[in-house]
Amino acid sequence: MNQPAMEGLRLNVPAYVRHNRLVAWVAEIAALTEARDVYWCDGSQEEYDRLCQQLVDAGTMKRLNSAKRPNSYLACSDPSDVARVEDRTFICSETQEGAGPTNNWMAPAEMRALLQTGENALFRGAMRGRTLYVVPFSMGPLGSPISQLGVELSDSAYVAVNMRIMTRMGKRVLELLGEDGEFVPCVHTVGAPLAEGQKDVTWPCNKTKYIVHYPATREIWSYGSGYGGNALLGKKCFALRIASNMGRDEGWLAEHMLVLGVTDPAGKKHHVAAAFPSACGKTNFAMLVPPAGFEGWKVTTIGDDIAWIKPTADGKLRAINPEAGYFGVAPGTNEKTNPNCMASLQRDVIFTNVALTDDGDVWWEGMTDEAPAHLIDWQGQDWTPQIAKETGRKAAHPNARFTVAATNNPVLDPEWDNPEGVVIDAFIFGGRRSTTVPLVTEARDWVEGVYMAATMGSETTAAAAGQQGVVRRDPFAMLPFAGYHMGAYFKHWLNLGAKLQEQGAKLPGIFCVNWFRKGADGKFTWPGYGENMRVLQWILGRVEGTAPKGEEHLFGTTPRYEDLNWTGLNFSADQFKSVTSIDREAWLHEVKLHDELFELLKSHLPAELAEAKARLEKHLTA
Ligand code: SAT
Ligand code: MN
Repeated sequence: MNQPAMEGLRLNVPAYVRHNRLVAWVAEIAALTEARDVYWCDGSQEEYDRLCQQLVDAGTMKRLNSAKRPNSYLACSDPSDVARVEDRTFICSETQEGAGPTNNWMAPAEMRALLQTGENALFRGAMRGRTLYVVPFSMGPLGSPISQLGVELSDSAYVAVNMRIMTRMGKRVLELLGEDGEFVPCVHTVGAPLAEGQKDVTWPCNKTKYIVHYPATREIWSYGSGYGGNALLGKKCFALRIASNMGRDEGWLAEHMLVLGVTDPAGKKHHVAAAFPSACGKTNFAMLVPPAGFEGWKVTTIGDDIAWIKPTADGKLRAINPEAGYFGVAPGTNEKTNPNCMASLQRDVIFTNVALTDDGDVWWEGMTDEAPAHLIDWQGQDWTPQIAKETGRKAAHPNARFTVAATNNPVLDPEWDNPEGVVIDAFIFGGRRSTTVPLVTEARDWVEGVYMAATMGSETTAAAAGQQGVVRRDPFAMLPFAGYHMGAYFKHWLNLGAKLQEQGAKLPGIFCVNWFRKGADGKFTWPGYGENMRVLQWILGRVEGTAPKGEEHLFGTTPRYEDLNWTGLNFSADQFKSVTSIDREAWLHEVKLHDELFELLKSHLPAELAEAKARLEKHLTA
């Protein structure tokens, strides 16, 4: 290590840290970034409270009215730093082919020069004037055979407190690491060094952003953003992009899926994993309240965003939620759309980019039918319903978020922390499509299911920077998260299914859903939310072999009107038709989009999927 750079810098290594390689790495990063000092997070409540107070003193967070929202905070970001930056996200595999055409790529040596080793490398001096927080974390229950450990070095206290909610974080992880345990090194800086005496801004960040993954060495380097998935590196960067590489090498799956438990009135329980793109209702689905007519049914949450799924010797697929908290979208969440989420948010929450009420609470679009008469919006400006009407300005940013511990969730599944995971009975894939894709379709076999998931499309949302509402292919809801070639990822899924089948295992069913079809009036036809239980019940009936399979569809099968349970809901056969009908013209166009995707991925596209497409085309033109 460079001695002069270390002058004045104390590593402050706690006595319980026995991992020399970890300490040497912290020293190396502290020297490179010229951090002012180093702080090792122990994960305690006392530490959390202290760091939150520090963020309040710095103006990054406001403490909310403790009578209304105990132990809760509001952080407002820089207006340029509000979402994941997909065009600044890189998979630096050894070859470009390794990352595939759907990921940004740069040669590892070139990227390292840019970030670490070059004369003007971005990380050089990037933490000047700031504290480097050492954040040790476990993705998954501590000590689970499915879990993985990581250490994030970050110059953001906001990251440290969010990581305490989102992961199992602190001293316990360092103890588990022992003297030479494996961990994924994650380096994060907001990229805003402070000169001597320079006053800090409330949300430091940099216009230049790099979210970088090295799959070969399983490393993550993130520069310039303090927001969500760009900065909380355990989440998308580790639990999806790096973990998908681990899963490929080791024969398991890292997926952008919620996991829920469903218990029927007889007490029989199933588990379902469901993939939807960001901001398409995963948290709502994971906390679903069964509607009228479903008395005695119960839905419980294992996870709301990410699942790690491993085959076990008995031919089953077992899933854990690697996270310990929810980083969910606030706008649109209310007592009707997600009462369990509203209950989770009563206390101990960090809100980011929602609006502040005059009595020190929070508000966002869709929280209540009527907006408060006056608010301070997420950018710190006065906001009234009148101003909104005149200017279209939102009180909360459309990608405003809450960070809250899973243990706040009143319907948290008792198995959520089980190190063995839960057995998956069905997979659901769903995009946001105002046309074309029917309410629910069952794949007739694993290959057809993989085809459906692979060709899934969705309208883009505010979760990622860029244009919204445009349909793009989002295979397995993993387009921004697969850490290697998407064609090889499809093959991995096919291989896993084939292997389980060889063992004589019963594979989980695969279903494709679309809650978002719109009618001629431009409104959603399907009521969604709790009513999705009706579709879920049919899916479980299919898994059990008790529900009628419905009609053969272009591909897969679709239930008939009479195959769903309509007790308690007024939804006519005509309305049902409008959310399930197949428009041949639209599908001809849709298949062209499948073609485009397959053309893009052709160097690794599994033959089985090309064959599945040929079958679909034959049906369509018959
Ligand atoms: O990636 S984030 O964690 O910021 C949110 C998302 O896109 O799901
Ligand atoms: Mn997500």
